[in-house]
Amino acid sequence: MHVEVGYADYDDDGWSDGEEVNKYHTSPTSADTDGDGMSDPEDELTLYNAGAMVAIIGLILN
Ligand SMILES: [Ca+2]
Ligand SMILES: [Ca+2]
Repeated sequence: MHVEVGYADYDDDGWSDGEEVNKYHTSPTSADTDGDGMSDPEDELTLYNAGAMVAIIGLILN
């Protein structure tokens, strides 16, 4: 599959095709790459928040 690196957003999930391929490693043709019902940007936010929470808990425990 050929993907134009630019600002086109084929799947209309809010991330450009280029960002999805090169930055987030998600599918530029699917707004929900892993099929869990949350769009890729929402998934990324969830992962980010989970990571932040783990870091905070680590600080508390230490
Ligand atoms: Ca997209
Ligand atoms: Ca998803």
